[in-house]
Amino acid sequence: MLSIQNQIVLITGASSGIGAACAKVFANAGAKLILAARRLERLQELADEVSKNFTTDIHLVQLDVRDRTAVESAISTLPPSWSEIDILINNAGLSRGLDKLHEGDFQDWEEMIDTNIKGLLYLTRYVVPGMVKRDRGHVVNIGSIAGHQTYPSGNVYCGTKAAVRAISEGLKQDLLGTPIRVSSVDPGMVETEFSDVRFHGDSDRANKVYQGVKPLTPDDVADVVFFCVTRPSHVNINEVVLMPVDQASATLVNRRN
Ligand code: NDP
Ligand code: 8X3
Repeated sequence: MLSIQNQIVLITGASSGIGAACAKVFANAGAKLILAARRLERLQELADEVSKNFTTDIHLVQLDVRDRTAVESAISTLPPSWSEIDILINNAGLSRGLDKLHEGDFQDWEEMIDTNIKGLLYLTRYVVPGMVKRDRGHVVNIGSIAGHQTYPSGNVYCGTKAAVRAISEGLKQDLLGTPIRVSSVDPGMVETEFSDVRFHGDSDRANKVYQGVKPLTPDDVADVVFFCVTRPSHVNINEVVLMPVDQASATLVNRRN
């Protein structure tokens, strides 16, 4: 197993769900963490909790990944001791709405495309050149089962995750000949704030998504991310699809009640 002790890990969308779980798993393994998201107070709470349990260096960055200038500035102004990022976890992402395409909301579409595709691209574009220069690095993109299977009314969200899948594949091809690794970790249902965000804070509707099902937890996904980055350096895990035992495809879910 490759050690990630003292490796610098940048996690986007670390203020909640899968990103926050990744922060804990990596802190436990002795990594140095750059945690990014829009909600700085949530990042601070996470940093306080992590620091109680682990001796780890944490650097917080308030960042909206949709803002290209802000991403460029966040990366280029990192203090020297934080600037050599070893592992980039492109996790920030969201779904907005669950509407038929011909009835969809333009603002929802733009938010998903700008965050899930363009934000991921900006981070990658500003971080990977340093990895190439240093001859080391690993990019982990959080995709989704939605990138493999489109479901009714999932249209644009599924499109963004299909794009993530294609971008991961493209990045792997373009980095061929370098030691930099690229992985896509593509979960099915994970209980996080994801559905609350999708349904614009309608928590009754969000809770129904997980009713009668034992979904994945954010920790389950973080475990897989950790597995990918700790393989020997000649091993690249290209893509992992993981889902709950209660889920067989994007739409085929076993509900116990
Ligand atoms: P959460 O809503 O719990 O977390 C999403 C994270 O993304 C938050 O930390 C949020 O932080 C951050 N984020 C959203 N927009 C932006 C932005 N513009 N700039 C910076 N950060 C942003 O959901 P999950 O943990 O479930 O989602 C994480 C990833 O996993 C997403 O890419 C999602 O598509 C993917 N995924 C989720 C699944 C699920 O069932 N939950 C299944 C498959 C994939 P903040 O609001 O503070 O900026
Ligand atoms: C999140 C999982 O099935 O709600 O990507 O799209 S799903």
